[in-house]
Amino acid sequence: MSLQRTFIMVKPDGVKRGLIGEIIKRFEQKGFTLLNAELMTIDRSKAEYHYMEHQEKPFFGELVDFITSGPVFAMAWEGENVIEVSRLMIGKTDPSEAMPGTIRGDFAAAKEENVIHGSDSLLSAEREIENFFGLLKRRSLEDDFPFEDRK
Ligand code: DGI
Repeated sequence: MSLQRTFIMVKPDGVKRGLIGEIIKRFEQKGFTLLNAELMTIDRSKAEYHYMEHQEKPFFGELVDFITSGPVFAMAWEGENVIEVSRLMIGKTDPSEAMPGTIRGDFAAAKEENVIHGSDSLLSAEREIENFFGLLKRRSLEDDFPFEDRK
């Protein structure tokens, strides 16, 4: 087991459809800790950096158009093996192959608009958290709001 951080983002289709609460609920119920969260509309350079590993793909332009088309809900979560476990909770990229019970299996219908993003490795998690929240803001909610004070 290893304590990890990951970057999770509700994409513009998920925000539009009112799925932010449902998605947060699933991660909280699983026992993960929310470190940071923000509703934001991102510019093309942030989107291109986020999707840099896809820059040679034929759908890269469409991907950037979509992710910048409206607000996204960006989050950093912490927990044991959270990178791998959250990918299981999210389900396969193509929702027609995603198992029922997964977020994409339950809520998404097309791979172009599949509701949610989750980092796929330690390296991409660090890069994505930094891209969206910056290094300085990447600290635990615990710093200003300890658990014993949350009632
Ligand atoms: O890590 P995933 O999000 O499961 O999948 P990925 O890293 O392989 O692809 C990133 C995103 O790119 C994916 O969530 C949806 C989008 N995508 C994948 N295939 C296509 C696509 N978008 C378009 N427009 N067309 C595609 O063929």
